[in-house]
Amino acid sequence: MNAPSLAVALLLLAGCSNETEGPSGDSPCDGSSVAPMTYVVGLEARGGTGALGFTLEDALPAPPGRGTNRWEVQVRTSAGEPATGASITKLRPWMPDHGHGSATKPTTTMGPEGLATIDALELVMPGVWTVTVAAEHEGVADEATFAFCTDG
Ligand SMILES: [Cu+2]
Repeated sequence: MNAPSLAVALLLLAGCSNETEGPSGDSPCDGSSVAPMTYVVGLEARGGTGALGFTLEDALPAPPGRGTNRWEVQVRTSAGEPATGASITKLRPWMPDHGHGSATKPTTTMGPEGLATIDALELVMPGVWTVTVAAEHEGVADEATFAFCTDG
């Protein structure tokens, strides 16, 4: 086991030092370095070059929460059309405030119209999670990042 994955394993085992029980009403996402998004059907994530678009068409649970999540992400062309034949090249859940990811690797099933079904997206701790999705379509590559707060 290399050093980074050992660090992740220890963090996941120990829980997070930033995980504190505040007075009721406090969010585990207060003071995060990354602002969480407000979930709506069709939410668009930005952050890449704009060569491709990424919209969250469905989420279970909705809004995304702590535990196992299932998402449907539509990859789009720069014109906003479904990117038929696109493939997902990277999928990375990450806690930016804690510097670790998820021990479980999410799976992706690609539909013919560029709709990616993402399963086993494990957001194991309360706090802000980012999920970076990268895709390729007809030789064009781009990525975007969603960010959500998972409450305890
Ligand atoms: Cu954490």
